[in-house]
Amino acid sequence: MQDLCCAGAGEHAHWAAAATGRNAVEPARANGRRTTRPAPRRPPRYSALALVRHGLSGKEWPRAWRDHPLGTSYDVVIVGAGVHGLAAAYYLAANHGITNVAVLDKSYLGGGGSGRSTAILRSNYLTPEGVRFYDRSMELYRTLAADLDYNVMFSRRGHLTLAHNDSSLRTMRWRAEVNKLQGVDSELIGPAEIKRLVPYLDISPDTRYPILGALYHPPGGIIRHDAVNWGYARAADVYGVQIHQGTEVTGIDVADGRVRGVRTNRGDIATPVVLNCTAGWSTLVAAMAGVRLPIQTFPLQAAVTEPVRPFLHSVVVSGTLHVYVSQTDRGELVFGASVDPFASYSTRGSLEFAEGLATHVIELMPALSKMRLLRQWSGLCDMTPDFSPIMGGTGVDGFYVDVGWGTYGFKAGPVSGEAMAECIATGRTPEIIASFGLDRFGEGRLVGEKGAAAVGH
Ligand code: PYC
Repeated sequence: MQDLCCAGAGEHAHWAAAATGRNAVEPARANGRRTTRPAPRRPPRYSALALVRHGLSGKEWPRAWRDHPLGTSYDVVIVGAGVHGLAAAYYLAANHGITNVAVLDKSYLGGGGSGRSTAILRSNYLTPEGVRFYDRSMELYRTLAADLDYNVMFSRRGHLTLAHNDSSLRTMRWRAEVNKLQGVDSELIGPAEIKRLVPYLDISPDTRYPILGALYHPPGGIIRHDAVNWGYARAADVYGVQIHQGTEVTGIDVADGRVRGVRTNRGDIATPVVLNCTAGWSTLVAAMAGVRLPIQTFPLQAAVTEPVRPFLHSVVVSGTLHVYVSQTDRGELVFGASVDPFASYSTRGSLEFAEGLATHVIELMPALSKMRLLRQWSGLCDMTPDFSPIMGGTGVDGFYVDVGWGTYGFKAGPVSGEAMAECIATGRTPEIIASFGLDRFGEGRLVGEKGAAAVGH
């Protein structure tokens, strides 16, 4: 396994270098004494008064983020303008004063996993490392609207993971105990309480997969994923971060074990730091720097119904039936399932998925049989062997990864951005991501989160 982790020369020396900051962005910049762009421009604050004033003025709203000519050098280049890349750019600027940053995306902002996610938030994981990590993300999500001056529509709903057999009940109890020890609100509840929270669920004992109990996680909920992407983009732009859509990275220049720059379809860029924040293409981008990742990519399908009056006030997940469902503020039901059973880069939907989904949803909530699906889509999930992400430095100085998000990526956006920004700015791996390093696969320190996946895989 060692070769998977540290492809590139001088494995352990490079790891030590990454940990001690040889490839960190200069502290002078990190401390804000030297920013390479002007002080943040002040866009109008969004408020009811601003809305009225602006409506009366008849003027166009200023663009939330600007287009720029592609520069020839940046202090940091981030590959991937999804929630992870945009959050990292924002926290580099806001927390560390590093503003000479370009975020590149071969497609459009939020057009990958971040625009395809079912946007469920929770921190009821299985390992202490996972629970602490995702809980910090929940903490950041709770105040994100105020922090970014952007309504991200965070909605605390309560999150239920149903158990249909004894072994699932045991895992739910285990997760509840780990969660409580980390100060996260989770408990095991029985069918009567489940029925009180979700009256439309069929809890009768004579169904094919009777509901025996559930892990109940009151702080869990949903968010408007596009608003999160746009909010981070707008806030990063205020600091002078440049977002370049339609800019595909075609190569990464590495010499003497250090990153020198990236090549793109729009020209070459010199940079000492590249952060790979892609999903679906993470292995391909890493390979450009000579880094191999233990990741396989699978499609994950999702679907949405026509809107109906609000009746589902919790997020409901059934691992056994491979389904999760929540109701948006507009009334649509958003469904997802497990990843497709074969590795692929396809983002097409399948009839098989829609049929399986409908069967399982109706087993859970028979009253939904008359609802119509409006749309289905698919996103790409990078699965690691232990279902935990890969974050931090690599065997190549200046090449960082924030990848391997499986089906959990969106909920981790804020904490990942915060931690990766700190990692790059200081050259030290923050404690909160210390367990997620690439070296764990070679050293046998896996962080097994499969038992906390929303659905079985
Ligand atoms: O892990 O909560 C989750 C999740 C929901 C949808 C995909 N993954």
